[in-house]
Amino acid sequence: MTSQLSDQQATAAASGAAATERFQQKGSAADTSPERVDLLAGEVLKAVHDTIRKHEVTYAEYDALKAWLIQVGADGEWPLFLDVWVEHVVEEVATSDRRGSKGTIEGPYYVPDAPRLPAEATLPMRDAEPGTPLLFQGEVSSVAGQPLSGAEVEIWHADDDGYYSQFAPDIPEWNLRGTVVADEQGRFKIHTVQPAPYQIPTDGACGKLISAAGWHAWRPAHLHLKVSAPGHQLLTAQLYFAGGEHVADDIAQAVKPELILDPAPKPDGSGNEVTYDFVLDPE
Ligand code: MBD
Ligand code: FE
Repeated sequence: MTSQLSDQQATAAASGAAATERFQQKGSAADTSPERVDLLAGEVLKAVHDTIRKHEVTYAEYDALKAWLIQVGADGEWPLFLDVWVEHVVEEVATSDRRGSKGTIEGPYYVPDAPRLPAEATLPMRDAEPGTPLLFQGEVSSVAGQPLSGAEVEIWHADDDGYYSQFAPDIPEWNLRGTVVADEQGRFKIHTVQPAPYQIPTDGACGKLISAAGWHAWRPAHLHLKVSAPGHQLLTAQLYFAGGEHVADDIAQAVKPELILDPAPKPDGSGNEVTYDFVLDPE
């Protein structure tokens, strides 16, 4: 996956191909009955038909849609398209009965099996990795208030240029990705750098939709997390930065008020620090 990208530019097609490959490896466990497929596919198609009638969609518009859909696949942008414009509602439905921490979408750039790191750790990063140093620390507990010893905090995020390792060229494989194993008290201390806002690739099909519709292509700067512990539901979350650009107008509509960090300068002047605790629901 990385070698395939190493001699290419950070194009939509290259990052899209990596995201498509990753998603296809994940496979699908869904065993959906014909009745449910009939119901869901039927309703989605009816919504399309209704829109065509309501707005008197022309053949020229239909042909443009067809060409665009073909291009989404050619650019490998189905993971990006779905995670930006659809996943937030799937997440909302899937987690509506949770009592613990709020989560949000996973997005297209998760890679499992990041290097395992101790409870206090620095994420893999390059010498002089650009960006303001950030100490991100906290505790993982159950909804009953029990610390979850040995909980795992998987974290991944973009660099200061908005690029993710394994989805852009010339970045070390596990840069800014790690699996931090919390201590006996469920505590973790992660040293990293603050990511930059993320711009959806503008040179591919998703970028074409964005410019054709007059939208913007930005997500606010964010940390991605998967927090887990035996006997508890996996929490997939993102954390944002108070006052950051696009916190109020995320193109992926994945910001929730509970997910906003407000880091403060460290007393020794070496960057920022913030504490954020995770509460996991029982299985
Ligand atoms: C991202 O980094 C992301 O998190 C989502 C949801 C979509 C596109 C890029
Ligand atoms: Fe992201």
